[in-house]
Amino acid sequence: MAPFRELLRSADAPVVGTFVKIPSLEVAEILGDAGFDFVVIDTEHALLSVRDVYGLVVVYSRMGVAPLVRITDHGYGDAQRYLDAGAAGVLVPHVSNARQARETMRQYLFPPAGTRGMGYAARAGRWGHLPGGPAEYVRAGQEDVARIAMIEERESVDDIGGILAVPGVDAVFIGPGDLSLSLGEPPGSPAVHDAVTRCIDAAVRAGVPVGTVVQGEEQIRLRAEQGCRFLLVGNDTGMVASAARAATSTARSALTPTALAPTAGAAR
Ligand code: 3PY
Ligand code: MG
Repeated sequence: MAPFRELLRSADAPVVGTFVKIPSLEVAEILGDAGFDFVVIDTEHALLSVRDVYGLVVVYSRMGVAPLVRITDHGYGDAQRYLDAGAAGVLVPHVSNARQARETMRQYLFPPAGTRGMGYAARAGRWGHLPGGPAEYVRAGQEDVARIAMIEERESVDDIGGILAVPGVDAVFIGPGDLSLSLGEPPGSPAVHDAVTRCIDAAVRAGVPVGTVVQGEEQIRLRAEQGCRFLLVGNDTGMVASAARAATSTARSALTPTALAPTAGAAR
């Protein structure tokens, strides 16, 4: 399987993924079989332990679905562990400006570009037996891992050019939900839509792969035509919730008194 970062540039069409919030091997297999190209295992908004993330990274990567991890904050410790577990990349939430992007991404680059630590004996180094040895572990960490800055604040939209120019920002992902809060505009409003479009345009001009959250065919086509290279549809909890609600709603509407023919027993 080509590294996710390479897919961002070489795939014929934008790659499609979803957020993962449920620490379950069963759900992981179901989503893998459903045909997603990548997943974002979400430690910002879901109560996943490092061990949960580890299990999900292993299963998804074994299924050929690129596992990205959205980290909780701008720190080093857990991100290093996810990368050493073999995550295809990290999404860093709330990168507000170029200075923050520089300081954060440096932690996920090996020296001399940054300060990431050597963990060759970990899973990403095939437990110390990676063909190509430690040099290949470091090369893959620099060149294959995707360090993705999330653009989800007014300040980051204003500094988008600066963020896109930071070494180690391998892609950007625009979060319309937080952008709506930061702009003080309703979700889905023209102001939020236009801010997302401005960021996509800037990323396309800078040659940096860009992705965002999409809903429905029209929006998927629009963002793809604008130049997005990765698109995120929904999340596992939302899919379970919708299916559960559809099932109960079908059952309830079939059981309303008007829908039920009186039975012989009820008539007696
Ligand atoms: C946002 O929209 O704020 C995100 O983080 C992605 O869903
Ligand atoms: Mg967000």
